[in-house]
Amino acid sequence: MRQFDTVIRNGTLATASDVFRADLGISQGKIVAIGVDLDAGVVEIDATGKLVVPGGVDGHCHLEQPTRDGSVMADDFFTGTRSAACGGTTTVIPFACQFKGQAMRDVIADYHRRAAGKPVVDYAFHLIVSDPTEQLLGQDLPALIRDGYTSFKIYMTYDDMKLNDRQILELLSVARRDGAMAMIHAENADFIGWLTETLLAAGNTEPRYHAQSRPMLVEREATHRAISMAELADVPILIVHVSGREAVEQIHWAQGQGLRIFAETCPQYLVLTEHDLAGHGFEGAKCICSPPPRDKENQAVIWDGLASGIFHIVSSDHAPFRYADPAGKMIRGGATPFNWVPNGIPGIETRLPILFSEGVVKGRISLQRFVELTATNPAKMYGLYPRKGCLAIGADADIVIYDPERRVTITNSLLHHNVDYTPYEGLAVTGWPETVLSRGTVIVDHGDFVGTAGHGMFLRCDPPELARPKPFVPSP
Ligand code: DUC
Ligand code: ZN
Ligand code: ZN
Repeated sequence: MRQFDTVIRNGTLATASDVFRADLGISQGKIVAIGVDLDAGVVEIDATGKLVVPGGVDGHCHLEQPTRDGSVMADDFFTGTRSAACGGTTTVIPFACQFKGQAMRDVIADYHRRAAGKPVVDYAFHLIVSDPTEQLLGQDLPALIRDGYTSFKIYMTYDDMKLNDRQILELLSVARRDGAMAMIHAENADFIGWLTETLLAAGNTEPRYHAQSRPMLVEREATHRAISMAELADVPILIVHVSGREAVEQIHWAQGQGLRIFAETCPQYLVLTEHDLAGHGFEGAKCICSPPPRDKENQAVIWDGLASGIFHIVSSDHAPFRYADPAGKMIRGGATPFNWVPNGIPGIETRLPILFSEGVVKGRISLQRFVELTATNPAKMYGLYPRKGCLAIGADADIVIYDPERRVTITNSLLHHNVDYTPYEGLAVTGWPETVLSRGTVIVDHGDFVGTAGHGMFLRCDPPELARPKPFVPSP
């Protein structure tokens, strides 16, 4: 008789393609059996009435990322990954961000030092390229891609990050040649700069004006330009944090032309609106992120795109700035002008519960699509599949036992990040991760965090198949 390290018994397994009743056997951190009436495990977990899904892969989050304005991210690689784990995410891909003048190798070394001994779940790094010198394009970036850093983000806005079109094209050429996934933040910097100055000159400084400084057309124009550059360079790209209809239309059009344009959205564009920026006093700053949340109609368009396949992944864009903190949203006091408020909201723990409740429970997306958007596709997008993102023999035993019926009203004290608020305070959801395993080790047990700092391993990513210029055709 074969004995497993762990057997998860009687659950309903859900993958990106199927939902079925089975037991799941784990040995040495890997899934080694899926079947009925499996032999005993040293550890037996009863999943009767529960869903068993692949651990979430959060393909876009920011942890302990230094900034240039004096703000400080509140989550390090321990608190951020603890929060991820408690929300059912077992792989995170934060960014290693280059500032102008920095060598990318030094940046990577710095982030590895920051992470050392802290992550409780496995992690990889995307690069952010803000200084595409000849040395970076010709030597450093190709070498880093070979070393397992196979995705990088390009900013079209933010003064200290933005690249011009020529620089973006140079980077896309590297992505094409060396097989990396280019992620693009698509907002027009000059439009934003002009609108911001106009608003400030009229004395409009409150958080709600953040949304007026970045209307949809700012995103639409940049999305179209990013698509055009990808077409010119003949390379797939991912448009990140898509917020509404006008950007979705551009992406849908491009996909219809046969261009390999992938799209990401985030929970904030599904449940928040620009009205949340107009909260009491300065409270709206809690929801300042870029692009900003839009309105109900735009939310509906994003939901349609999730259901129809226009979108490929749902990420958190967790950017953890505290609210009542001079290193956070109140960097210039309790009336910080909107253009100084650090951009970003926390959401690494609430990503799965919000998408499950608003999406699956409300009938907007299937359970399989939920798994695909939150785990399978992000693993494919970044060269981690099939080690991550699936329930299959040989995959890492990163597994969430999900209680589909538990009702939770989200409140900050429930969460495990180091931020002093959640933008989802008071949101009632159905379904919550109950028990979470990372490589076979229980790290969340019936809602209690039991993981350890340093358990998380650094992952080198393969060149993602999705980043190939032409679809892969198997030879006969
Ligand atoms: N927008 C970004 O581009 N990054 C971090 C957070 C945000 O709102
Ligand atoms: Zn961005
Ligand atoms: Zn981001």
